[in-house]
Amino acid sequence: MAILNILEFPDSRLRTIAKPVAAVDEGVRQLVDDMFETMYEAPGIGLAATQVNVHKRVVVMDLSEDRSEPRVFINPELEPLTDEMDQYQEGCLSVPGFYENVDRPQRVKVKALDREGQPYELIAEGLLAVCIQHECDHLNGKLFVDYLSNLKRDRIKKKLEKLHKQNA
Ligand code: QAP
Ligand code: CO
Repeated sequence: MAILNILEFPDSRLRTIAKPVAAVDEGVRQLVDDMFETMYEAPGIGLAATQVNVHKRVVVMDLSEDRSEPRVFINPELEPLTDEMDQYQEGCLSVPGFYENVDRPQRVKVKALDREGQPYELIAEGLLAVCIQHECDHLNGKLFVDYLSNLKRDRIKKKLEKLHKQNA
């Protein structure tokens, strides 16, 4: 197991479109396990492979208080089930320290493969629906700050760039 480096906005590598996983093999399972270790250590509730600079369609998530509900989504596909939108104050390990309201469809159908490569489907609502949509956006090179005004996004970008310079 290993803790992976998390890319931070505005790193252009976060804009990469991830490629589908052709076969869920030992290498993919190793990536999944390293992503869980990285997410739990951060700590966070969701992590997409894009954020650790691996451009494969892999997402890990655990919405429980006690890290008892690890979820794996390989090659996830989303289908909104309603036009109704819900607002949630989102954050992101790639945009540390910033939280803003984002509107997303309230219910989505998710199709994915699990850690064994078995296909499954679920209907997501609430925080699960928010999180899977946020993480699938990462696989398509999109960040929650893209839903904000240019002014808000630019302010966040400048603040993070300043921090990155200080840390360099
Ligand atoms: C995505 O986000 C998400 O700013 C997962 O300083 C967030 O795990 C989905 C984190 C909200 C749905 C709702 C953020 C940790 C973790 C920070 C995360 C920070 C430290 C974010
Ligand atoms: Co994120």
